[in-house]
Amino acid sequence: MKKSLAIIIILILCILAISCGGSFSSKEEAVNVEETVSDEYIVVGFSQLGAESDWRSANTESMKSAFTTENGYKLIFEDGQQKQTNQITAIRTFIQQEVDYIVLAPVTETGWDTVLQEAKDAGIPVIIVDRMVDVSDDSLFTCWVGSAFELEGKKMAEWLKQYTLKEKIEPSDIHIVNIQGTIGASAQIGRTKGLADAATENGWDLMAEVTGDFTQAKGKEVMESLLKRYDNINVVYCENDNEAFGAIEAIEEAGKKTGSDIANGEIMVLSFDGVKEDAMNYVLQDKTTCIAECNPLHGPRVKAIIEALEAGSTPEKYSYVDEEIYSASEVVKNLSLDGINYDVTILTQDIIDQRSY
Ligand code: GZL
Ligand code: ZN
Repeated sequence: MKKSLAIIIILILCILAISCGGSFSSKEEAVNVEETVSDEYIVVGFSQLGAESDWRSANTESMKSAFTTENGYKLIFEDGQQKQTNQITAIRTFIQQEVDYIVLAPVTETGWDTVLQEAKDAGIPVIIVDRMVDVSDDSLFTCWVGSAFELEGKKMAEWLKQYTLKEKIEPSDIHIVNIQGTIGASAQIGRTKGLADAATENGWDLMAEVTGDFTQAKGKEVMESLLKRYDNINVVYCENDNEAFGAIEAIEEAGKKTGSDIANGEIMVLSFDGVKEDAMNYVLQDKTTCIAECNPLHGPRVKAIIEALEAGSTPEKYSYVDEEIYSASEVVKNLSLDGINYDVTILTQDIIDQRSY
């Protein structure tokens, strides 16, 4: 990049950094950026949404270990701290830095059209990971890698249905609350729909849907208030494990016990993600009865997409990751959904030890 242009960029970055509290704390950092936009590496700007959960940390780790200098990449990492405005600023900074690719893990689905148009106008391909963006023109991003969130919810709900049938629990005796994820995030939208549709279909008493924002603290707070509001909750559907940790704390502090034995007063906790260690150990102890896995390892998949693009080929627009469903209970061994069969993985310590995350 021409020296004069580089100097202009540095000045803009410094002004931007000062004006919007951007990520550069000093001029030399901005100079470093100029070095990073060098031709020997593929420069990837990654706007991560935050650090709210174990899943998110595993996702960040997966991206950082894929885009190393040894692998021929320079990764510019920006943590959005759960705010879309921070992510939009990060993307604009990546555009000014003329990165080769932008990777976005969007905090919520809407509000991306303008900044993705700016990236498109700058000729920078955008790859979306994890949650989806809801844009008017899907040419605003090149590829998406993530999960089938509604399927995750449907699998969990089907597991509960099979459990109640096998244990001869009347559907109307299921009094369930949903501690939702960040409202507007694809994972929340899909998991909430999966449960709500099943509750209607099966005649379960879905008493409340309240966001726990995918965090342990909020999950605990929401569970405490739900326990004050209802004295008959026997199933808690948590849209991620960190909310489940908080909910379980609240339930135990209220002198109750979580577990699969609904008939004897235990409160069944269902959850999503399955990032070891805690979450999977909770399943072994039947503190959490069932987890629908959500695979955070998007780094290798995004790297493969970039390599395909670099080689001039056209990767799949949407690629979904495979995900299991785990329980220590042997009551339900498999599920059938829309004609597809899913085995339930009956969890053991060995299985936990063999998992890569
Ligand atoms: C799902 C991801 C969700 C996880 C949460 O792919 O978007 O966000 O389920 C995380 O743990 O916070
Ligand atoms: Zn998933």
